[in-house]
Amino acid sequence: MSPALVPALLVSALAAGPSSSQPEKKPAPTPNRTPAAPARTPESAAPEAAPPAKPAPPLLPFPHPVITEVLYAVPTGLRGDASGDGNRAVAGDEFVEIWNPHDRPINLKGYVITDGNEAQKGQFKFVFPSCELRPGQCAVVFNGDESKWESNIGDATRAAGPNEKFAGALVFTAKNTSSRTAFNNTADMVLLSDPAGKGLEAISWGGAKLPAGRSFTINEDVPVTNAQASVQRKAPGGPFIAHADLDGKPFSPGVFGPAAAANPAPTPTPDPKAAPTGKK
Ligand SMILES: [Ca+2]
Ligand SMILES: [Ca+2]
Repeated sequence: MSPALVPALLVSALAAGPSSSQPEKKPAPTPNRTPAAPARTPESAAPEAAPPAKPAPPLLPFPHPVITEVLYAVPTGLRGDASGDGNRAVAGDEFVEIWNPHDRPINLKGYVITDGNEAQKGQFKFVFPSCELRPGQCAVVFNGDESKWESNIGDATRAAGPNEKFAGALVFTAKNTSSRTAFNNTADMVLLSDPAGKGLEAISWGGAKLPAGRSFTINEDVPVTNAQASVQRKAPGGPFIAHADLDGKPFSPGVFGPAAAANPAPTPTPDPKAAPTGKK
């Protein structure tokens, strides 16, 4: 082919046009999207109780709860009214908070909380009734001595429902009737055992020694607080610290979780754009 012919051939090919020389008609593609897999998460799961971020691996395997806060030395005066009944009870306002660190509900039936005393010798003991604890939800067991309770409080024989006064936690009273049945402020422990009696968690302070012959999956020393505050885990897998060092407050029965730990001292911020309604 001589070079002179090339432009002529190009011109003729262009003049013919692609449509006339190539009547290629593709059938319109049929939309055939693969439908998304149906969500399997039931809508009944309560979203407000779930932690916003995946927590670290739980300290105890499913289905065990984890102790997250203990008030063993009640602050003096009304500052010590952890139960919120308007009365500070030296034993009654003591409490133990447990938390469901798992992504599924657990049932608390048969789990046991005691102090360090031997059975039948002034021992604090509470055995949970059948009660479902949702993921991220707390249960709080108050000593209960000299305390007044409104509705929705559980005990060893009665399940508790979510309690709005305690951030939706399940709240129980151990119904103790003597201030002598209580945690020792200077040296004692909280023991959590599963329904079969296996020791799960021992939280001790002041150098208290574990009962002879018993062992626990978790064995932790916590600070002596001198009745200024509870002790609470700093994070789901973290150590216990004095609650006053966490956020300046003496305790927070029913409140625990990654969100609370990440924002230990929320400061209310007035919204300057929140205009008055004009109504009086
Ligand atoms: Ca109280
Ligand atoms: Ca708490």
